[in-house]
Amino acid sequence: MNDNIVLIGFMGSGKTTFGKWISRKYGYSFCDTDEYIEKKEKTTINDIFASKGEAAFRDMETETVKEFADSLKKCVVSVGGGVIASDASEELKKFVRKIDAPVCDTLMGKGAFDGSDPHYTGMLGMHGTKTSNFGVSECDLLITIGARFSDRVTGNTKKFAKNAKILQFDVDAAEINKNIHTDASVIGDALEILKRVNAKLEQLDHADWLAHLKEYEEKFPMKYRTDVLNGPYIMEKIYEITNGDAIISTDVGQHQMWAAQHYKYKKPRTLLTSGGLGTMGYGLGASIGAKVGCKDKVVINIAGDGCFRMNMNEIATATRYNIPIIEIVFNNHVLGMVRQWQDLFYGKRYSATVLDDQVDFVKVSEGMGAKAYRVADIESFERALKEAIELNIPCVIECDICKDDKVFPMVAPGAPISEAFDRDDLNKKQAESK
Ligand SMILES: Cc1ncc(C[n+]2csc(CCOP(=O)(O)OP(=O)(O)O)c2C)c(N)n1
Ligand SMILES: [Mg+2]
Repeated sequence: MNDNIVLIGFMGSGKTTFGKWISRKYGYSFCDTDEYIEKKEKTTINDIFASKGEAAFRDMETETVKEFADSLKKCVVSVGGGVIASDASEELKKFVRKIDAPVCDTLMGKGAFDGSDPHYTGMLGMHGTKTSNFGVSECDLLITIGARFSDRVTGNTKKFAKNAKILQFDVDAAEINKNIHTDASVIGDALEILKRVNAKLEQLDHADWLAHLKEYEEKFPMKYRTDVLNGPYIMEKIYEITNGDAIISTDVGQHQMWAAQHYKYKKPRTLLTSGGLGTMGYGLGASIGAKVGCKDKVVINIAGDGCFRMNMNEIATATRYNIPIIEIVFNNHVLGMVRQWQDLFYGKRYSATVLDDQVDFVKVSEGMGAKAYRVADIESFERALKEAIELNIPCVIECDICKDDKVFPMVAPGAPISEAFDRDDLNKKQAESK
């Protein structure tokens, strides 16, 4: 009998039955939520997770993963920043190859799994792809690794992954059953868990399920206009020109979401962003730090005009120490993300989001010693970016874009992620209501 299990959490009435069944089958002790919370109060995470490599979980927990994976046919893996923090990307890749499942990620998980891999279906949640959102809504097994089920990912929690058994791997026991009730969980370092799971897992084949999601991908591509300068187009160009090998940092707003959606992060730690903290002004300082740490990389901060106002004086830091970062300001002349909500959900009542002031970003940047460009079409942008990379000095590229551009797809706040909509859906709805 395996009685040395430290913890595995099962929650909810129906799911408790399922948990007991699994525990009987494998002969390990079952710990329901109340019992778990009681134990947790007496035990710190350090007691449970004494040292890396000697994790609290035991091999039979990896059997649970195997049991789930073997019996369920429509699996989705979703990954968050925890995979990056534990340097588990290589092990994750092996896991995905073995389990043969599609992979989506959160904002903080970008780069944990290669964004150019055919198994990758894009970001999950409020501004995720329809493929990922529909995939998670339809799947029968969701394996979430190093992510906290934030409201930006889950949408309506009652309807989140409602057809799925949910399996969560996380280092922090407090994350289990916090926002979403999981069917089973393994507490520990993601790298260690994945190593153990990979050792047990046999090669699976989910070709039909992957083909189903490919159909979604073809039906719902991430569209953007190529006749005018816009955020998605700029991000695609940056990806092309830098060969996807740059370090990108961002501020907070629409530009941040376009940076997440339209640049493929192939390696961990290639996107620096403030995530749930939502820190406008974070990106410029982060890019300066990244460039100091990685001198051979092209480092680009994607800023909004509102965010640039927060700490544009840091350009002077970059020039003083000759730290050749490239600051790209998506200037839509508005606090775009807030305005998008006012537009879509608050009857176009634009309160305090139209900036309309007379600051000349090019002059300000030049005044601080940087090379600066203002561009309004894609060809000028390409030229400016190539020159900025070549010059290898602090540069600012101000991109003039339309104030009405939106981040799509979108899940309305409080709606289920299965109701993600885009510009086409919106147009259709508006035409029907006329
Ligand atoms: C310090 C701070 N204030 C307010 C917010 C709320 N907020 C989130 S996005 C945003 C708009 C950002 O505007 P901008 O930098 O122009 O980016 P855009 O959305 O237009 O791309 C605001 C005000 C925040 N996240 N942080
Ligand atoms: Mg703006």
